[in-house]
Amino acid sequence: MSVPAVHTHPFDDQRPGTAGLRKPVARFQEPRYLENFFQSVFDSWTKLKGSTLVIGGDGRYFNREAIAVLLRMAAANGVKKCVVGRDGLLSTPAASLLIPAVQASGGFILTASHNPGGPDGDFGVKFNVDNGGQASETLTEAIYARSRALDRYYITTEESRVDLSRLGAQQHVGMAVEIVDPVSQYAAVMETLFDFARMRDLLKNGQFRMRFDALHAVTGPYAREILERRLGAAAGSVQNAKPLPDFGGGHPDPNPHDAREFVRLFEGNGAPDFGAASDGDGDRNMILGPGVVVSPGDSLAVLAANAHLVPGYGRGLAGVARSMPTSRAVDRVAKTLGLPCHETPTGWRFFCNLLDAGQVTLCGEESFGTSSAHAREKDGLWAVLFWLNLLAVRGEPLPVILKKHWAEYGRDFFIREDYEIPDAGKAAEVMRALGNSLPRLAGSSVGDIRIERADSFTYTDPIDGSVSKNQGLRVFSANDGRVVFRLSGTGTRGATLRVYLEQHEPDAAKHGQAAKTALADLSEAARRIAKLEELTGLKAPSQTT
Ligand code: VG1
Ligand code: CO
Repeated sequence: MSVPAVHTHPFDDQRPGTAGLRKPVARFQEPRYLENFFQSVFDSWTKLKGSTLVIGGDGRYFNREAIAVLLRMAAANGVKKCVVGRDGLLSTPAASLLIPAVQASGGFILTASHNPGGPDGDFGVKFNVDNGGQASETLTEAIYARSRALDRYYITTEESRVDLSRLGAQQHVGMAVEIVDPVSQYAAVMETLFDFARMRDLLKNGQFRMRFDALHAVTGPYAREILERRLGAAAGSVQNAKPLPDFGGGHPDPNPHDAREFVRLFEGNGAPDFGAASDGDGDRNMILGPGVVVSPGDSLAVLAANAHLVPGYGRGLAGVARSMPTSRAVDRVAKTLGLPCHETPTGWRFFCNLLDAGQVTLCGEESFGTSSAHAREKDGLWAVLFWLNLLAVRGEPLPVILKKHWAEYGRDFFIREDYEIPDAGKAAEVMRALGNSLPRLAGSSVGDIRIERADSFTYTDPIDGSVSKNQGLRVFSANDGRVVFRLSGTGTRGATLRVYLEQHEPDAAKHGQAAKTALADLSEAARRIAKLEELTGLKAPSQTT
């Protein structure tokens, strides 16, 4: 049946951003809200008619309700077949791999990623296209435009009776529905990339101890199957493995702040040899060793420098890429190895053109995201397996590998400071004022820091020539330090100013200090440059990761 879509514009204040639609659950529960968004996608990506659609989510509150609506709308919009993860589960990377594997024309991933879940938390919907990657800028613009003009949506009169817990073939009003194990195809791909025998050897007899925290989000079943069952990590190595609708009340974000209890396990004597955690939808990763959390920029650099040790990358890398605010540690590795190195705006979709063109093999973001050409999304467990594989081959403790890396390339101290600014208008004002002051900054000094140059980052895609402006403000110091300012695009309340601080340190004698100590002066300078206290009253970051 066709239902008039009397207006609730799904996007309202949110432009379709880096990761689809993300809003408080209550917003999604408003009548016709979800329907209008789904219909805008069906109308804009017409390939879905007569073909296959992949569906899965991170298991958060409203996942099942959303899938029931989606199945009814898919059938009414002429989709031939839906492939759905059992219990409505699919991690973002698993969905990204499954879409091309089943020759689907696209997939809906129901997640608000690392945002908290539950009735008072957030929900979200991402749409990925047939290569498994996120909708392009052009498509998201088209979906947005369609959502403004929509006057009807299609849905079957019959409710969905599909049993999400039963594997195999079912149907809904003539549309085929197949419920698949969410893990098996993903795990099979991992087996082609990594040396499972070698990792099994490392983990056998429990001499090498690892811990993985799924934070009660989607990676639990994946980690149990791959780390415990296939690789033989001791039972219980994977903790918080059961996906819960509210993630157990926590914030499913693998960073030293939100996962601080987990990080504490790695302090002091008796720490496990290796640790990792992932986020709500499984695309992020945090890597830990005894007494150390590996900064995401370092992680990318170490993976690039050691890629030849891992079967899937043994033939070398085509190139590497990092998002602009990510530390420049990988640039140094790329220079030594003679590899092309790309700097893209924040958001995984900017890597996809480079990956499709075969120009890069590894990519990473400072927000605990890393992946490779095997997928078109970042992939949390993939990064964990990569580290485990190289630990098995190198046979050295993780902190030693890191120290040797720094000794060779220098250390890039890095932290991100987030300032929560409740009034989004104020936040915009900070950025505007800062933007206007850029031309005056070059050549000036703030405290002991001499500023060499400052600019607003513009990216020109080398493949399709598209230009993305205003992707963050950069301030470079004379001694190889950098501060980047940008506004978060994934929050659902107020605004978050992200301040990324980075300092290169060639002197190994200084590598042992804490990043926070090494970056204290730069942090102070950043506050002064942005006139943060004057404009917002904020004296210190709300959160540091
Ligand atoms: C954040 C991260 C960014 C990441 C995005 C989506 O965006 O900084 O690097 O690509 O989240 O990640 P922002 O605009 O809030 O800084 V995920 O795991 O939430 O899909
Ligand atoms: Co995520």
